[in-house]
Amino acid sequence: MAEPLVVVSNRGPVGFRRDADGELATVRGAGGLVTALRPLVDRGDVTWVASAMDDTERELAAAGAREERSAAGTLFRLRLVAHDPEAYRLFYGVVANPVLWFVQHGLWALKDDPDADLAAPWENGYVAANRAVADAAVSELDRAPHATLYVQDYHLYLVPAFVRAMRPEARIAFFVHIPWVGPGDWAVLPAEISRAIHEGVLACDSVGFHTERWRSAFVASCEALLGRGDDAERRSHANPIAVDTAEFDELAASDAVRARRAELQAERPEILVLRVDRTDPSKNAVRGFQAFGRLLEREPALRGRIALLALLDPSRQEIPEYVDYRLATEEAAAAVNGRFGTDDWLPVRLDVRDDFLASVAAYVEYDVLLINPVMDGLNLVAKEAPLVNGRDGVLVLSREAGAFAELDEWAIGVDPLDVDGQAEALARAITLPPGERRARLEGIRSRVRAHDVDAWAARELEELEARAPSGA
Ligand code: ADQ
Repeated sequence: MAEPLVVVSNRGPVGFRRDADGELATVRGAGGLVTALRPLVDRGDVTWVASAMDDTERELAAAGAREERSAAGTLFRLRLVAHDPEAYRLFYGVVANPVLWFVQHGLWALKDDPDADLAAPWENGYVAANRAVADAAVSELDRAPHATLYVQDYHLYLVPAFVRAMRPEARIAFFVHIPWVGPGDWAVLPAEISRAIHEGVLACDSVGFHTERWRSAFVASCEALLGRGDDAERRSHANPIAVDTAEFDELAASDAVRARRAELQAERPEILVLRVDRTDPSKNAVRGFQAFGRLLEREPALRGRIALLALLDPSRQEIPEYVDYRLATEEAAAAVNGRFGTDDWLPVRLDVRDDFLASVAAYVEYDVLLINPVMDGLNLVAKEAPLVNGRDGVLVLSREAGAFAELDEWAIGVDPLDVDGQAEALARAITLPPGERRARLEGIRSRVRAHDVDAWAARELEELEARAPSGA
């Protein structure tokens, strides 16, 4: 990317921790957004503005912007924004997750306290944090006045409007990584909050979504809430995010992943069904485990020969709904194991820990990949895992994941609330003829390689070019 870019996201491309000796160590930033956007830093002149997540990062934020190096060796500037810890808790743990996340994933029914008053957390948390990030973004734009500001996701919906008020000429793009929902779904929130969110995003020149479906919902909700459907139509586009294919090829061939594959092979059953997610209610692990139980019920011949390996990265455990869901996940796995397990066969192997390389090793080894989210903006695992799989593995994919729009031709589609349907899909995946398995896997790979992260980033810039005033 030749022109300077200021990327703004809640979580940075790297995280920082102090090890036991107090030495500063960097860690791979977790989650899909960071995985997808990290390659941007290798495209040139990039500044990244992100929130400080904890005391270590707040301390670093106080020392000013830092120069960091990407895994590929490119230098970039990292500006961490320190928030007051209580404001950050309200912003992240009360408003962004779970309120906005639940609204945008059809999960409102799971809210512990759907009628809780949002006015104070909104003002003192979400608005305050967005304002602090916008102030930092503006000071970075002032260093590089021709830079494009590229704001990310549901944490930062208000940033574009705050920046626009301070720098009317700024070139601002936005990418929404999660589903967008229609006006009826937004109606669970106070109208002034929904309106502020929509106005915030519409202050951009260009807004990207993973699918046409989410983009159309955005146009519909802008029309219903603000009467600005035409404006939303003009500014928005669908451009599904992509995978850094070279990174996954290299990872799969690395010694660390080979070592983990050897461990997995020593214990693997004949047929390995895999899921890799965060422990997030939207990812729907509980129904996935129930479906696997139904499969064992209806196909006794599979017992002892198959296992479901669930590698779940613990997520948002400071939020009660997420703790409840992790516990429900553990109970659902135990229920299947209690019913079908024997002394020498464990049907569901649930591993709740943060081990990215183990996930990549399992990507190579699966026979069936089960991805059944209730709703998902895209789902990167659906693209990453087939890329490196070595066993002609079959993808069973929720029709409610954005990735389904791209991969439906080669995946077996499932409805995420239909447990029996998922059991049937698993049975079908296991019995597909070898030639068909291979053809489906090759189809996914060709698509993922053709629309890679470079193609995705180029399209984002083209869309902005087409819409933003050029003389910023
Ligand atoms: P997520 O909800 O986090 O992303 P997903 O797209 O599946 O979901 O991405 C998960 C990412 O985490 C994958 O890239 C995977 O490689 C990575 N990962 C797995 N285990 C890990 C670990 N232990 N540590 C670090 N990373 C790990 C959100 C949206 C999605 C959307 C993405 C990108 O919810 O719908 O696809 O952003 O836009």
